[in-house]
Amino acid sequence: MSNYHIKHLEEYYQVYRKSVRNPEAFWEEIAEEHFVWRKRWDNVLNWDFKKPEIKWFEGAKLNITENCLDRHLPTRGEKTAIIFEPNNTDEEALHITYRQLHERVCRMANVLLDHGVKKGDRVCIYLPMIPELSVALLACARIGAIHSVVFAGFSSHALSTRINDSDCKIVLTSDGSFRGNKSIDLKGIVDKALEACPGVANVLVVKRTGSDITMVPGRDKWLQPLLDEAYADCVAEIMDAEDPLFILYTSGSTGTPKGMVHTTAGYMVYTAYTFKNVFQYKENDVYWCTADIGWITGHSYIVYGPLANGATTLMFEGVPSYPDFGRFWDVVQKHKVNQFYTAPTAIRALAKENLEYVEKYDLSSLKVLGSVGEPINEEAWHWYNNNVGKKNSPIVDTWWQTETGGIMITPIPYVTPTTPTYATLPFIGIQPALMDENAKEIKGNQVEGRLCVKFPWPSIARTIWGNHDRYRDTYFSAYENMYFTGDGALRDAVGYYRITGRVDDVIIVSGHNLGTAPIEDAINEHPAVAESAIVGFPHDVKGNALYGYVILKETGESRDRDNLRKEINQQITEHVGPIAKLDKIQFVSGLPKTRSGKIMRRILRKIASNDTSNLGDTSTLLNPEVVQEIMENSL
Ligand code: 7RM
Repeated sequence: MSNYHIKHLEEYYQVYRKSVRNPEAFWEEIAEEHFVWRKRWDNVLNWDFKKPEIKWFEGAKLNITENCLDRHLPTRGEKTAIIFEPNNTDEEALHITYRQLHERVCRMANVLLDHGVKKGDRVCIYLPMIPELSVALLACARIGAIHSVVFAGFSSHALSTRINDSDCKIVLTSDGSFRGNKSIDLKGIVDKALEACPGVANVLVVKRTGSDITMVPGRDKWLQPLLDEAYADCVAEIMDAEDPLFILYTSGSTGTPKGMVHTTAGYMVYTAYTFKNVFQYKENDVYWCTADIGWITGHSYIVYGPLANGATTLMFEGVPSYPDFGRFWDVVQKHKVNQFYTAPTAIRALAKENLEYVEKYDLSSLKVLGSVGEPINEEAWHWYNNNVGKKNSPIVDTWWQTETGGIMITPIPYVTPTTPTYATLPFIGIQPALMDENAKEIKGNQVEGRLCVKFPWPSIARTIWGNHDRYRDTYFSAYENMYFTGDGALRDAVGYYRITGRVDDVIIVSGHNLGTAPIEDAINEHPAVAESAIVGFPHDVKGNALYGYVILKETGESRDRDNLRKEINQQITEHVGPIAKLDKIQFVSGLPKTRSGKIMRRILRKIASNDTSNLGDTSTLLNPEVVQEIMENSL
């Protein structure tokens, strides 16, 4: 019997030791006993962090949808796979069984085939949180097409960049989306994006809001009639273990977004195994992750991980504040949710509201509470623990990344004793390391450094789409033979890890990773702007908010400042999306720069955070006089 389900702490340590002493034997056993394969692997692991090249289960053949759908049909055909909770409370929730989901996936797969989509082709998915989104991912996987989901809050510019980067020929979208009391014109955003995407031949449109949209003849089609006509079964394409499953873009500290490529077998094995253990999922539990499927959390822990375990996974279309701040708890009560997984930014937003919104509801079904996306501060942790968990549901603070595919450092509920703000222990198979400034590993406890991983795990991203050099430079060049995460962390006296935050220029706002470069590019495109720099500063709900320092051109000097601020934010909304809008914009005459021309963001960060008592070493600045001016006029 393999150690698929860990139930107590001694077992965790035992299995952990086994998984690092002989990772190949360990993962082979898990893979063998808990998944269906069309052909067994020839080789469990082949890796070289120098090239870098990582291959798991090479030679194996499978289709992930047979693992997520077909194999459950004999035993779980009538079990609910997806509960869909709509944005509007007057619309009924949907319960989609495994059998129904299988049929819907097959129909959509056939529609894609009919539109010329073949194995290896990229399909862009720009959809709200409706069942068709999950169905679309699985339909791509069914036929071996590579999905590239773009979060439906991104602007047309961000969308077109992503479509072109991975050369998608087809886009799946909807007429619009419901978010609270607003609706968003998704099709309009797609139309605008496609002006810059000559390679897109077809747009398949889900009807959701019923709003008036324009359909481009020959290019755009309503999806439902095509699904109705399509055959209800579809033979699964047999994939190689290392065939790409999807591309998902993530921001870097510089340059364009990186299309992280995840492959089939390793991703499946690791997301399924972590899902089972990190949420202690038991048959008939109802599991809810509030993330959007546009992020990795949704891919791994709304769709693939839960479905590979035959779980019931809830998809919520709406927002936590609509119709009021009790919505999450209303949904937990209504569907008797057992595992609830959300982000610190949502917890902080709800903690600001009246406690009655939580106390009104029966939350006794809850057994596990999860947190992901950014460090959870102590106050938010206690609020979550006291008011949602009633001190009865362990909190799993799960640290991981788009690049890691699955959860890496986390407590196992009812197994690992938790400490607020600590992600605690490495998950089975994960070998973290902390590195110092001299690129040496820091051993022992009560130490702090840059967080790396020493050994591959099955769901590590294999490359950046179209740019393997960038993949190597970003993740494998800072430290020899290590995957570098971009995060700092400390290890306490008992070996628990606490993530201290990014050590690069990525800023996490409300759980969304934002690179400084694309936002600065957007600002700089404003005709009155000469140059700009943005930094994050602490914000009690969003975690971080954005502070922009902007140098105006001479032509901009006479303009009204408040109007300029509005225009700059409008520019950002169009180029990146509303999530990247600046909370504060300060106009400055210069930016602190080093001799090599790099903006010293450390200083700007301190000023933005009102923490100017010690600015650190400014001796390498080319223009130290500008610091005084910036401090005096700071907002
Ligand atoms: C899953 C996800 C990755 C970055 C990562 C960290 C931060 C995520 C935690 C966290 C502290 C956590 N993927 N991060 N989880 N920081 N504690 N539990 O968020 O690619 O979008 O972001 O998010 O900085 O590097 S992501």
